[in-house]
Amino acid sequence: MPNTDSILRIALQKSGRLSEDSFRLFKECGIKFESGTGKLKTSSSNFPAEFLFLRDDDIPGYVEDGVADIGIVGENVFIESNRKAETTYRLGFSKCRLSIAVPRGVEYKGIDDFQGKSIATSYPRILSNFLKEQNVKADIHEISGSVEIAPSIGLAEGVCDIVSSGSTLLSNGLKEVEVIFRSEAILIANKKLSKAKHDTLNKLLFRIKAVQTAQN
Ligand code: PRT
Ligand code: ZN
Repeated sequence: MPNTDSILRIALQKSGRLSEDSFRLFKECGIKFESGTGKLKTSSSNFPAEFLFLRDDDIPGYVEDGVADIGIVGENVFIESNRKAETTYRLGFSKCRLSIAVPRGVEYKGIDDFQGKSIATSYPRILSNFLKEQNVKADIHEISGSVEIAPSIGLAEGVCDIVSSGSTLLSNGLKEVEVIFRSEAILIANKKLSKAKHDTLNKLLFRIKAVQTAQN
């Protein structure tokens, strides 16, 4: 049995776009655990790790507060959360971008077109930082889902949302006009890990790097 001080509590998305690749990563690292059994917490049988299965939005806060020691989350969600943690490793999967889009029929000349206009988004923090940098004063309408519908119902002139293939924008009659942030899955760690937990994290990172080197 490992010394319990060295057991790393790892927060993963329960089910969603990060889950499959996160689970596969640990499998490829030779770290066994049960997933998909409906349990929200499980231990590895062959590595000093315990897994918590959560909504992705909750992961940055859990890691900041030390409820989890490390977590895997989209960089977009981590930055938007404004939580404090170490960005320990970029994992290279769940790549996407946060983009501004407008109705296809609109002639777009540049970000200044948004002066005095409104943009619907679930990412108000990242968007407002971008607009500030660009000296654009626009209204941000925060909505939690179905952002792409906003222009067609008259809620906003533009949207700012996650884009991957672009087909969701297309099917909602929108076109991408600005990429404001590029994201991928990242491994974040609590800022005050004990020496014992840090040693376990280093072992994990060593394995992750080996897996990634073998794949490239
Ligand atoms: O339930 P939970 O809260 O845990 O999950 P969630 O529904 O909030 O997140 P989830 O599983 O959808 O996404 C998790 C993370 O995956 C995101 O935070 C991103 O970092 C990353 N990711 C990668 C994506 C996409 N690709 C993506 N395409 N997240 C969302 N989308 C959505 C996007 O919002 C849009 O509605 O897919 C649509 C666009 O896709 P395309 O391919 O049509 O452009
Ligand atoms: Zn979420």
